[in-house]
Amino acid sequence: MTQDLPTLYSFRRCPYAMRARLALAASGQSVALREVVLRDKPPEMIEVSPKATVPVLLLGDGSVLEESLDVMNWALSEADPEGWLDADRALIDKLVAQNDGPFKHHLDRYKYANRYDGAVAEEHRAEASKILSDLDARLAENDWLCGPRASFADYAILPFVRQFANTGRAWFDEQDWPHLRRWLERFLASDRFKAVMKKYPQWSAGDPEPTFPGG
Ligand SMILES: N[C@@H](CCC(=O)N[C@@H](CS)C(=O)NCC(=O)O)C(=O)O
Repeated sequence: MTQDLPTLYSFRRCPYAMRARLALAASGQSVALREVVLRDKPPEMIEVSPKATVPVLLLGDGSVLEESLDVMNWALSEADPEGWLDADRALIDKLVAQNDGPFKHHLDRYKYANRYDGAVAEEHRAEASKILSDLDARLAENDWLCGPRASFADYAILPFVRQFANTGRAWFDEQDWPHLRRWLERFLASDRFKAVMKKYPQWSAGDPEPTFPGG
C-alpha cells in the first residue's frame, strides 16, 4: 500500500530531516521512507528537487515540499493531535528563525571549523552559547519553549541542540544550563525520539520503502 502514501526522502542524522520526521510522527501521517546517503543521492530525488537537500516530501498530487519547515507545517495541517501549533505563532517563528539563522551558522563553524576559512571553533561555540543561555532562561519559566506544552518550536530546535551537545559533550555538560539539559534529556529519552531515529538501509530504485513511522 506504500504507493498511496507520500514519499519522504530522509537522512537519519540530519537535523532538518529529523524535525520533519518528528512532525510526521506527531501528526500520525504515514509516509513511504526512502533513506538517502548524502554523498550518493538517488537520481529520483534530484529529479523532483534539484536543490537536493533532505528532507523532501513528495505528495500524491505531485507537489514537492523541499523545506523541513514546510514538511512540518504540512503534517500538522493534516492533524495536530498534540497541539504543536497551539502556541504563540510569532514566538514560534522568532525562535525557529534564530535557530535556523544565527544558531545554525555558529553550530556549523563550531562543529566543522576546518571547513570554514579562518573559523575559530571556540568563538562560534561562545556565540551559539549565548542563544542557548536564552533558551535555558525560557525553560526556567516553562517546561517547554513556548509554554507548559511542547510546541512546533521545541521539535524544530531540539535536533540542532542535540547536535551542538554531541559536538563537545563534556564541555556541554559543564555549562550552567540545567533547564536546557532537562529539556534535551527528556527528548532524548522519549519514545518519540526513538521512533524517529530507527535505522533504515539506503534506498535505491526498486528497493522496499518502509512505512514511517513503523508500528
Ligand atoms: N533549508 C533546508 C536545509 C536542509 C539541509 O541543508 N539538509 C542537509 C542535510 S542535514 C542536506 O541535505 N545537505 C545537502 C548535502 O549535504 O549534500 C531545510 O530546512 O530542509
